Amino acid sequence: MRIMMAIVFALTLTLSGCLPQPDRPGDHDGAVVVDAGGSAVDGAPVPDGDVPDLDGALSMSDGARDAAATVDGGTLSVAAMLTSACTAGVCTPSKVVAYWRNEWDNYAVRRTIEFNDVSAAEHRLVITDEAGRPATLELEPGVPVTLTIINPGDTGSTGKHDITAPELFRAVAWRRARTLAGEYRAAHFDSFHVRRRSGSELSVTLEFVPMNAGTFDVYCQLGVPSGNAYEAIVAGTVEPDLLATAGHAGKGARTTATIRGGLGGTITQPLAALGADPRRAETNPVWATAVRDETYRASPVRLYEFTDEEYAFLPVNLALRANVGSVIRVSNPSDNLRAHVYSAATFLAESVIRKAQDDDVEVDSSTLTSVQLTVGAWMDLFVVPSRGATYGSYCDIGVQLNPDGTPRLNTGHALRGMVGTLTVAP
Ligand SMILES: [Cu+2]
Repeated sequence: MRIMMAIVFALTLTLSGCLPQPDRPGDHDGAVVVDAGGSAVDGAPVPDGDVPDLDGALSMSDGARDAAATVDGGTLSVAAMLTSACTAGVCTPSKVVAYWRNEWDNYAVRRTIEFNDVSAAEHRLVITDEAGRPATLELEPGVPVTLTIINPGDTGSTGKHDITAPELFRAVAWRRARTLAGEYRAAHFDSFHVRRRSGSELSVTLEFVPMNAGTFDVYCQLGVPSGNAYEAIVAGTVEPDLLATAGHAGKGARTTATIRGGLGGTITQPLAALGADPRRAETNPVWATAVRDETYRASPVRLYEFTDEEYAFLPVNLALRANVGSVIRVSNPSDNLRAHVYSAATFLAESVIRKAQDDDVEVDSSTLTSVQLTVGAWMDLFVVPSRGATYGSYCDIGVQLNPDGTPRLNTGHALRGMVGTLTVAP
């Protein structure tokens, strides 16, 4: 254990010594190690729950390998990204993101969308660049984008709004979505709802690499007929009515995003097995008050630090029931010192995911794999487990990967005790 700790510590020192380390909320706990450990779930789902072979050869995670490559490689380019992430024009989303990850802030194009309610009948999306000048969502393929969505706390906004773009969000390789509470990781997302709080500007920041060419609708779905029929919209069997005047899109809160062509590589996003399940909608009876199970919202899963070297998930096991809407709150207690991750990729892949949310933002994604929480933050997972089974959960910070991509639970925060189970009764 001491040796392993020394390796992790040495890796932290080495990487943080030679890489730019921008100060960002949520990245304060040894950003490189967080990213290295998180790389596997930062795009591609990692099977969890299987205890890895303790005698297996130590394998560096993608993030750590990429860090080394970046330092040696000098200037990054889209052409070099294609070489490292694509074969015969087919690109792996997690490799696309891994190529840019450590120098993201040096290369990312920055755009902001701010909601602006001019009147009850007229809503706008105000798009600006990093200098605050008017801008569009015309995106260069292969180049990272950092897109911040803001709901102002002044009279410019009258309530909650969202950015919905299921087709755009499947044409990009996702790194993550960040909020003050931490980050959400998924293969792809469908919609981000930003609450309004008087006097505070609430926001979510999306980090992705545009890949597949096309022109895509981007809109606020409130009141929009079929506005949240994500899978059917992507399949082309349903069109949201963006012109209906009852909807925010119809009042003007809509735009288009364009990804230019000519990249020479494309990605294919996985279809979530339960992505089209009607229980994703909040109006489904499974979510009725008193029907849904709020046991672990009343008594949240705490990401606990006993000492600097001994952590835990408390409670260790969550007892859930198949086909019951369950709200699981995960909290990082405010007397902790570090950010932590709740990763349960297999459980989430086999559950209907209505949404994940924190104090500011609600996130719709059928492919969520893990969430990272900053100190003092909480997040809720609204899920319907689909079958009786036992699943594993763990904190992936500092966790190394086996050659087959499974996590080595005898490393990182998992080694220090941050592992758990979810037992679903049929
Ligand atoms: Cu942790």
